[in-house]
Amino acid sequence: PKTIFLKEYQVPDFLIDRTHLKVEIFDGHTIVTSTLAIRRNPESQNSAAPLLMQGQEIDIQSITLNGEPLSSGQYTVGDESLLVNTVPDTFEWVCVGKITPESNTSLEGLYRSKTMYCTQCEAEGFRKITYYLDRPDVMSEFTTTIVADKAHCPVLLSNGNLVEEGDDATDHTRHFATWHDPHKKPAYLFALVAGELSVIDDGFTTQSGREVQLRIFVEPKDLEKCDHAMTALKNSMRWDEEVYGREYDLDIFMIVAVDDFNMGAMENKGLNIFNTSCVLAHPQTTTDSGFQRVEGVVAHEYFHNWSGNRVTCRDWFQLSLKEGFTVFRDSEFSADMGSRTVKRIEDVNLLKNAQFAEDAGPMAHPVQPSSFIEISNFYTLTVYEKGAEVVRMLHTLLGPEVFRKGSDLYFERHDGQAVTIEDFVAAMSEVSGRDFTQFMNWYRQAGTPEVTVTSHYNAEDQTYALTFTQSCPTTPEATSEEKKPYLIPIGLGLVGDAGELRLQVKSEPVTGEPADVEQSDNTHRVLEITEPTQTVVFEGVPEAPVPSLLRNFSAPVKLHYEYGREELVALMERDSDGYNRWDASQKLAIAVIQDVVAARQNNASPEMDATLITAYGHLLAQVQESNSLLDPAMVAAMLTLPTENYLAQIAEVADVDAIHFARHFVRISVANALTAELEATYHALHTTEAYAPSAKQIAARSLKNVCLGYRALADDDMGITLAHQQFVQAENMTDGFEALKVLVHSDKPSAAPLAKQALADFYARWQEESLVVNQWFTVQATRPSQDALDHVKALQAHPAYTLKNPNKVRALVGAFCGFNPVNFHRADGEGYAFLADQIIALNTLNPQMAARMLTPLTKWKLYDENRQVLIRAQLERIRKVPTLSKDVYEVVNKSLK
Ligand code: DPP
Ligand code: ZN
Repeated sequence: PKTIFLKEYQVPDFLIDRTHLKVEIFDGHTIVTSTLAIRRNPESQNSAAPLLMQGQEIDIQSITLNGEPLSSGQYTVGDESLLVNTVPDTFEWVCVGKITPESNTSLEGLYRSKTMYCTQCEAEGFRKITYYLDRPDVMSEFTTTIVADKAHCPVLLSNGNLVEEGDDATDHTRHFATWHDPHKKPAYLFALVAGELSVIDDGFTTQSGREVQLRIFVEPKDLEKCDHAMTALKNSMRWDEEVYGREYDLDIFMIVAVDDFNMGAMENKGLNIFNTSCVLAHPQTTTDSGFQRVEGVVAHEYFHNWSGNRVTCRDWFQLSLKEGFTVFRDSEFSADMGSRTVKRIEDVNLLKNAQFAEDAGPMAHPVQPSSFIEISNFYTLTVYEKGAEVVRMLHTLLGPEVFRKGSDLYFERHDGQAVTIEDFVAAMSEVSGRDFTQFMNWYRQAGTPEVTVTSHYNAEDQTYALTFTQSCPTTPEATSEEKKPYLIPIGLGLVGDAGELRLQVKSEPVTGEPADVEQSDNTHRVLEITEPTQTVVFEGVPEAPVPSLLRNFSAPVKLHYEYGREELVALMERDSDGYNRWDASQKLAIAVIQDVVAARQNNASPEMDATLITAYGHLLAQVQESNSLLDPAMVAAMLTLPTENYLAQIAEVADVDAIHFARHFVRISVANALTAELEATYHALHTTEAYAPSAKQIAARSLKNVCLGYRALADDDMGITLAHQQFVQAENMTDGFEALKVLVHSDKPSAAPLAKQALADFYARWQEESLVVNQWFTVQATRPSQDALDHVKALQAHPAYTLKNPNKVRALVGAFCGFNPVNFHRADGEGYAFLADQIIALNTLNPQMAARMLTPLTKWKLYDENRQVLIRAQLERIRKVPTLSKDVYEVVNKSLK
């Protein structure tokens, strides 16, 4: 397989002004006739370039050029291409091809999901529909006619507006619909749906007074699960008008729910296609986090209409141009809809758990990658989540008003164009007058920068000095020494005994360049660190403070500062920055867990540091006070210990068994020490109010269920009884599922029979609800008990399981390998062998999924030598598979380097 480099980008040799597709769907095959108005690109470097199109798995029936048939000697068909050596400067291209959606298990291009036909074209799926210039900088006006059987496919959809529909002229069992999209778009935004679907309708009036029809298409049985998505869509449309001044630009906006889908959803122009898991929601079948996910993904795809569709990417190296920006946008939207601090904590938690791990592994790449073999492998946490953090830093550096001016300029200047990340930053630079040359290192260098901070308080002078030292570890593309320093915004406050201190920076820093300081109020600032080492001195500091550093996680870095445990407690209780209160709770928990890990490794008896228990006790007491300002969701997050995966990531050598033991030990200790408080909080929050996915209710349920989880770990059986009651009585999926999880994950003998019965009842009740069955798989796959792997293997034979449905694979295999570390990393290597088997099977079925499932195996460097050898052996085994897809090849090879 070939590596593609950003530096080798060339403008396209040809442009396609108009694309007319006729897609005739028959049972067993589909005929696609594409009529393309092609001309040479005046900007091409080669005015005699041959025509080179992309296409895959297409059986060519005929090609004509300006009406003249091309004989097969006049063109060359490769594995993924079609070459015509001589073509005129302007011509009409007509290609008739035959494809078989029914046997397309890759879920790219046109495929069949259950009884429905649908498409997924990003990034390079359109080439499986017809031969084309399948690259995002070739933008064309699309007209699409779909012809299909009336009975099996009553609904026929494509992008844009419906212009004509009717019976097929020759066969009255068939009908057609023609859609026209007036906005030029790249092929990756093309979509088509045909099938038997029900619809809910609504409308939205844009700020300029235009009426937009909103339609969500689902299987008839799912009609009652669309309201939340519809509300989220309308809220998103309003929000984008208010916050970004962006209005919707077609008369209709459609969403279609599909069960077999590789991604979460896809922003095709005017016709978003969604994984059912990201659009369907109902209190009885969907958890709170499911509701929040639907809201976030609906918003994300809608926001792409501007950040992605109106202004798109020049090439796939620019993927974060649309994804980083759009994730930032959806994250701010969700923050406005719910709890801002808790949303921030969730985002950062994901970043630290998963993106930091990616950045430290063999697939590490810059937000703007410089090369790839298979672009599907670059729909990553780095491009999405870190990309969003980079945009957030621009927002922090410029402030909301100037950032908005920058986004206005960007949208206005580049509307209808395919552009680069540099174009985006240039707009931000222009409106602010700032030079972002150094800032571009965030886009061009891989790896998570590390910032070490030391402090010095001088009581005599009443000065307080903070010294920042930054570095970035070696990643596949560059060594630590080669990396240039970053511009790092550091949100900061100083917490004193009597409250937060006024910040006055001494004009002359002790060393390095003068720090650029932006003042927002007296007690909070954003420092800009630009040098490898830099000191900032504050004056008029009356007491030795506790520094509150990297407030609101102002930069995606690992920040090290030697906090005493009492200092962390002070931040947990008094920091005005909610994010840092949570972060302090995590740091304290990590220290306490690491004590136990060390004891375990030294065969000493573990001891629990009471500091954490006391701090948790305060939180539980405070949140119960009638006039408490504490957000219960925030307390829930603070009481949640860091994951085993995160603890593994920050260990020198991850000892999975000791980590599992230690985290569990700390949880049990908290449960036994705070039994009464946990139970009281549980009861106080356990209401019978009718379900609503409101921030207030979600917060209450999250804390309640955290308390239940702890309470069930105490030595008595009361928590198990409560969980069982909650499971039996639950009227919403959040409470039902959380209780089920407590029962199933408990290692208490008293829980075992209840868990068994609950699992059986749960399945019996929800077996017709595919998404709920996925939850049922996950709760079993993540069970810590020793027989988990055998159980997962047995579940693969369950009639509800299939390797062909990505959601099922993620729910069972993905959950086990990603979120059951103590069993996945079994010392005998059976977990690794199991995953390798799945990847080898998926390699032929669905290469994108196969490559994605490799992630846990890419992290072999974190573990002990025995496990490293075992993991590498499985990677080698996968590498030897004769027909390895590009997707899997790239990840396996990079992992074994
Ligand atoms: N559908 C994916 C997303 O919205 C890819 N564009 O992020
Ligand atoms: Zn996206």
